[in-house]
Amino acid sequence: MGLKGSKLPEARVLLLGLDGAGKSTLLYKLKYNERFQTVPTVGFNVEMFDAKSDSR
Ligand SMILES: Nc1nc2c(ncn2[C@@H]2O[C@H](COP(=O)(O)OP(=O)(O)OP(=O)(O)O)[C@@H](O)[C@H]2O)c(=O)[nH]1
Ligand SMILES: [Mg+2]
Repeated sequence: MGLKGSKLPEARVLLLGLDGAGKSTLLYKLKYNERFQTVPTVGFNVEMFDAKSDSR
C-alpha cells in the first residue's frame, strides 16, 4: 500500500474485536481474497496490501 513515490493514498487501519469475531479471517480475505482456516491469534497480525479504489 502506498509505494514510495506513488501518488496513491495510504491508510493504516486498526481492526479491533472480541476473541473469535473474525478479524483474522477478514484480514486474509481482504489480502488474498480467500477464506483461510485460522487459529486464535497470539498478539496481533500486521499485513500490508494494495486495495483497488472504486472507480466512479
Ligand atoms: N459463520 C462465520 N464464521 C466466521 C466468519 N468469519 C470468521 N468466522 C469463523 O470464526 C472463527 C474465528 O475467526 P478468526 O478470524 O480467527 O477470529 P479472530 O477475531 O481473529 O479471533 P482472535 O484471533 O482469537 O481474536 C473461525 O472459525 C472462522 O472460520 C463469518 O463471517 N461467518
Ligand atoms: Mg485472529
